[in-house]
Amino acid sequence: MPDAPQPLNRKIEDLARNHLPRNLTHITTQQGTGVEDDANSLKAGVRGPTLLEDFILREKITHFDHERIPERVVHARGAAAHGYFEAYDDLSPITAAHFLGEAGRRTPVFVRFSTVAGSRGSADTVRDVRGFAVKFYTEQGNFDLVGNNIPVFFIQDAMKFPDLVHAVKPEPHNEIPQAQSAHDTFWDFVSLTPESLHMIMWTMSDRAIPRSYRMMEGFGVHTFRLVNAQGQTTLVKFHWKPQLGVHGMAWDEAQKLNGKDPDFHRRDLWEAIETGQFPEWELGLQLLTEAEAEELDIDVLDPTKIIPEELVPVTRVGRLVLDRNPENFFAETEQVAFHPGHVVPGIDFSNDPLLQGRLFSYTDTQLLRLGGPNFAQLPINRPVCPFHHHQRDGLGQHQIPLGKVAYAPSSLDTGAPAHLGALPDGYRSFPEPLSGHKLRGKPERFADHYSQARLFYASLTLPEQRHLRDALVFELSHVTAVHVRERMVQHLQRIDAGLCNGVARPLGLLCPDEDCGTGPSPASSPALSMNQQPFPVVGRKVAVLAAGRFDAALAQPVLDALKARGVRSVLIGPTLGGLPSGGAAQTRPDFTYENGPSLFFDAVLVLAETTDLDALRQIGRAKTFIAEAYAHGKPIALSTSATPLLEDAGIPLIQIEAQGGADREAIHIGAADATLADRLLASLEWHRCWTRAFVDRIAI
Ligand code: HDE
Repeated sequence: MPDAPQPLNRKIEDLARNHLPRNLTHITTQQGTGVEDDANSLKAGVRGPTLLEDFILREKITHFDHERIPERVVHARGAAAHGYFEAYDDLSPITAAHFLGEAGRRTPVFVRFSTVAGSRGSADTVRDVRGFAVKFYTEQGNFDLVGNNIPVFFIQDAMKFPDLVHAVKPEPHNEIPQAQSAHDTFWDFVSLTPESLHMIMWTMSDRAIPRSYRMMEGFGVHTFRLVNAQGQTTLVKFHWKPQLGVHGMAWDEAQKLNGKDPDFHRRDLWEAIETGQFPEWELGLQLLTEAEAEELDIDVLDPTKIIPEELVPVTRVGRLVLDRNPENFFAETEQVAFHPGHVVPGIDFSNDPLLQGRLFSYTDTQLLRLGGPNFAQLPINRPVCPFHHHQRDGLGQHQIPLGKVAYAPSSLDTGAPAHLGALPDGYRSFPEPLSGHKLRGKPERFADHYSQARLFYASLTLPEQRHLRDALVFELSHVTAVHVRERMVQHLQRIDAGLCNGVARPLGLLCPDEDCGTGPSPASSPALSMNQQPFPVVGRKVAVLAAGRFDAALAQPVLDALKARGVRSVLIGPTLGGLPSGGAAQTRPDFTYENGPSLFFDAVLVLAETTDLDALRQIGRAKTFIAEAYAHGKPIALSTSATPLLEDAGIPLIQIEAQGGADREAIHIGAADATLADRLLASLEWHRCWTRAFVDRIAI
């Protein structure tokens, strides 16, 4: 059940200092002068020219002209929320980080999810990596865990990042395509950059088309360091484990949603929080010593590799709860500035060359995007703990530093901040011993680009593998350069012969014969599959189809059973006009078949007794609704007399029964009671039925 509403946290209180009071009944200029008429410019006669002296018009238009700031060069489209992190235990034996130092300690957070390639106005459900950036407002300063929903990255060195991004962004001559990787330049780059292949397995999997931000894992990607107060260090990989499980959608569904509701993910996040179904994750740590790291097949500095959870388990150390939507998108979600270099004592970096480059990039890009060196003063970015330094002036200075001393050491002002080196809480970098020749190059162990791609593919269920193959076929069929397609097929051969064949054939290519695999394939890592176990269904939406009438009282037992598990039923009717509901009562549909397609919902319910089945069978879009839901693997529940709708939708019930039963296909038929709801819920816990047999026969 949803948590109780949370009291204001320190960051929310801090932001409130900047709320613009809404207590004036009239408009003023920026200077506070009252405006008599905000709709008509000052003219020489009502039909005459506008006068240059109209300072009110000038101010209004000038400000409007400057409303936009540059969007993020990557991760431009995002959605964010406030919340808190709560530690489970005292982790001071391994880290001096205060926010992990006591069981039950709560720290305010602001979390921004994003797509990577698309621009600010692009759609949510594109095939892409998702950003998962968390700002912890701790007592020791801000700590940003700027991660993704995929635990590896395309490249091993920051030097290649501009090339990668130029390759995936719209092509420069015609700016086509938007927010898509299915085009020549991306696959040209990938096919010439084998280190990207492991990540490609992830981006072609259903992880890259998440059902919801609430249903994604998060990863810090790089290896970081924890350091305790005694200066002892442990290597760490950060994980976020979602309470609702990891779920994707069908590719056909994702593409259609881009048109039907480009805001699908941000709306889902917003609504979940507004309705008190607070999204939640657990923070997990993979901890290992330097000696243990040396024992691994991979180099922990290589961001294209994971450490399988079966080798180093993920220890859950706290929970993240998002319980408050932002007040203002621009002020918070757009102006927030994350940086992997925002660390607190107890957390330090590794020498991962991708991380090292990131440590430069974020401030640099924010100087441009947020227009000067004072963006840390923006309300969403400022820490909740005291801060004090001698940095001065610059564009956007909003503070008024007092006194005449802006340097250290100083003897003129005893109140001025001094060096904190000796302070126990001062940040002290881990004194890692370093030596080496100055050179450009890579460690030898960075060279194996295929083993973990193979491990990933081998760890998926059959439907997941099929989706991945189909995604590759889709992407590569959009590549016009045949030699690029061929090069990709050669890489796939080194990952898995079945995968290679499955992709090559639809592209009209042949799989190369020779098997040039790079060593024994690790068996499998079950944690890499998304379809491992049932998960809570809180926040799912079930579409209830109706036409002609809707008898809410008859539907009640089923709807109550769904509601009891946090599932929302949404009524779909032919119009938004009320449907007769017995006696004088009417029930208003939430959506029509026109504006509320199956794409918006997780499951479908038809209770023939509650509605006019004949009228429903006349609605073409109701048939499409069911056919589409079926093709997208969504659970369907029907009261027994509603079964003709399945045949209308082209779903061969008799053959399905003959193949092992409808329930196995997440089609539930029975009396309109709580048992029917329970069967539907049991399927919803598994999210989708990806094994349906007759999907290809359905016309959608
Ligand atoms: Fe980023 N990345 N990145 N990145 N990144 C940015 O910073 C960069 C990388 C990630 O919601 C930019 O403020 C380089 C990995 C997220 O505001 C920029 C490299 C991971 C966000 C930048 C990487 C990320 C960004 C653009 C390779 C997962 C959005 C705007 C060396 C661990 C944060 C900005 C938000 C944003 C640079 C690779 C995550 C340009 C140079 C790996 C979640 O600075």
